Amino acid sequence: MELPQLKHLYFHAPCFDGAASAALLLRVLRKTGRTPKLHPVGYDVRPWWLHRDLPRASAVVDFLYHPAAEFWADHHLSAFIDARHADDVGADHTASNRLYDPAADSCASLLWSAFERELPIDDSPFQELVAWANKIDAARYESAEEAVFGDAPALRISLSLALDTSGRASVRLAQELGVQSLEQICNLPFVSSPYARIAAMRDAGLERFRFGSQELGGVATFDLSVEGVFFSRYAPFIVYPGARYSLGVLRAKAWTKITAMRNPWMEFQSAPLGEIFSHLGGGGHERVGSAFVRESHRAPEVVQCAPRHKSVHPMS
Ligand SMILES: [Mn+2]
Repeated sequence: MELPQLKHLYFHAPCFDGAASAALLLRVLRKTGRTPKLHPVGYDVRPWWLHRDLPRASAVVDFLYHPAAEFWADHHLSAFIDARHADDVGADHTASNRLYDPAADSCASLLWSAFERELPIDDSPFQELVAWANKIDAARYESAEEAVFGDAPALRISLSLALDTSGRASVRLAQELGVQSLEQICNLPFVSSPYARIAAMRDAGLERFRFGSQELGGVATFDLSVEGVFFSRYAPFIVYPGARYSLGVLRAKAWTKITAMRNPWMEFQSAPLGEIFSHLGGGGHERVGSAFVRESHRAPEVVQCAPRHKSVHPMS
């Protein structure tokens, strides 16, 4: 693939797949002697993303489409803020500088298949990286225990990013991935120190969840404050492994949200959670949904509003 001269690289942060995608593109560009400036971006920029000019020679990976990007790759269903832009992406996406496949588990895997021939075929650091990006981004965890407590290097790195509000750790990660091994990276202080803090916050979050939750007719329901703790959205299925759904209220100082998830380790057709939550002003996808709400909501009200959709009814 012919890549344009790229000077700026925007990538989704904080996100393991975003950093892995940036690392892959960086590796390909470095081979031609180019090292673009890295710019971490989060979905908080969504309202003005299309209204801002990208600098000339910009690439965007694992993030919203921008028509001025000279190279773009993404796999999110919600990649196009303006639906008309979907036409910019040709049918033969591998031949252009627009890579889009909403069926891809990760953006890193999309880039890997496009660039595989340009990277040495035995480049196992990148193969391993892509496999982990797929697992993490598509939440293909073996069990709730692995999702919450998994301590493989990639999972520790991914969890450590939850504290990266400035984007600095994400930039460093994009520079190190594929250069050092995942094992080496997770022992560097920029990962190990936030990881230790967030692992403690996660354990505290699970304890708080145990006391602020109950199972009602196959649904793990909860109403809890997340101030000072980290709440893993998979935690409900550790405490209630037989629950078909989780559904509850999370409260922080600045916001209150209702969130729901279908148990990923049980086989059944999920209620369309994202669609249900879009009626509450939120969104998501089929298996997970959330919406910010007024503080006055209480968990029981939330549970009562859900069973109106037959398929999410706890007894169905
Ligand atoms: Mn991704």
